[in-house]
Amino acid sequence: MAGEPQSDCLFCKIVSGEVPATIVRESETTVAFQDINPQAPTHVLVIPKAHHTDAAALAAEAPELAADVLREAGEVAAQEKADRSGYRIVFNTGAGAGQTVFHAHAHVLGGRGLNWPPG
Ligand code: DGP
Repeated sequence: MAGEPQSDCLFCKIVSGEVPATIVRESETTVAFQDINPQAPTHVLVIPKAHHTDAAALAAEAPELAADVLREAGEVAAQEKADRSGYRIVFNTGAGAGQTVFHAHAHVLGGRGLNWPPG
């Protein structure tokens, strides 16, 4: 059910502490941690603590929580000083777009030049 922890979800396990992560920021409703395979000097994932499968589901099922994730993404960028030269907030949505973990997450990428369009 939307919002409920899923026993087979990697990011739910990071929320519960069952899987370790380098947490850089936490709020009542969100956690931000270093991506295990960074693609830029700043590469942090911001997730809702509640389980929603992707960004669209999160926005539809829990719009205030989606806003929390976006606000925290901006706070992470400022905390990591990625806001000085510009940064990107990315939600890969669906396997065809590269989503591999089906718990909504924002990638916060910065600290280097970012090309457009992305690959
Ligand atoms: P996506 O491909 O958009 O679903 O992004 C999933 C990201 O999650 C990917 O950039 C790598 C990261 N990731 C996968 N497994 C782990 C993990 O166990 N720990 C951490 N910190 N990040 C992970």
